[in-house]
Amino acid sequence: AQDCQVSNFQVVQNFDRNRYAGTWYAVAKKDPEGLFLIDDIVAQFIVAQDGTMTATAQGRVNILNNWNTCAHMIATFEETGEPAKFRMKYWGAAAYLQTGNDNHWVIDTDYDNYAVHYSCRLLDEDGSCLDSYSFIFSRHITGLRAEDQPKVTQKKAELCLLGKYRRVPHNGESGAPK
Ligand code: AZE
Repeated sequence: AQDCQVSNFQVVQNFDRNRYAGTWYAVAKKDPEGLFLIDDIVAQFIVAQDGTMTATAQGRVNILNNWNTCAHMIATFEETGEPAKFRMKYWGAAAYLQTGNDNHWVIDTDYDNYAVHYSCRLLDEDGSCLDSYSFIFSRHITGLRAEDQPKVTQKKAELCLLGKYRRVPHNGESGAPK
């Protein structure tokens, strides 16, 4: 039987935020409940000289029931004692966008090609996750390299989210860098 206990999910060992910094293109995502980024999702991680990590993200969202717009989001990261597990406070550049305080876990990355992100928003009584979202990121806008796909599939399975991801198209419509 598979262990879907969130507290048992493995994250990347010895996470190095300096190597993680820079641009990541979302190539696939598992959506949470409610409003979420749709496509053209690009994140930029920045590490300051004092080591604090921040990020910006852009993506297309649908708000007000049929108005598509580009969301410019900003995030700060708080440490938790485990190097690859953060709390992420985020807000929109515009007030009508979403604000939140989510888990932000880096499940796996080779820093140069792919990354698997995971966030559980709501734990079930049994320790599994009731409401999660997850991004598969690539350094390449063209997607994952063939050799990284098996590793990513393995991680999706470990997160109990196999088959729950959708591809994230990049149409250049969010104004995000290509
Ligand atoms: C993430 C990584 C980098 C920083 C941020 C991220 C998440 C952003 C959202 C945005 C949602 C916006 C909505 C607007 C109406 C994980 C990509 C901020 C979850 C729903």
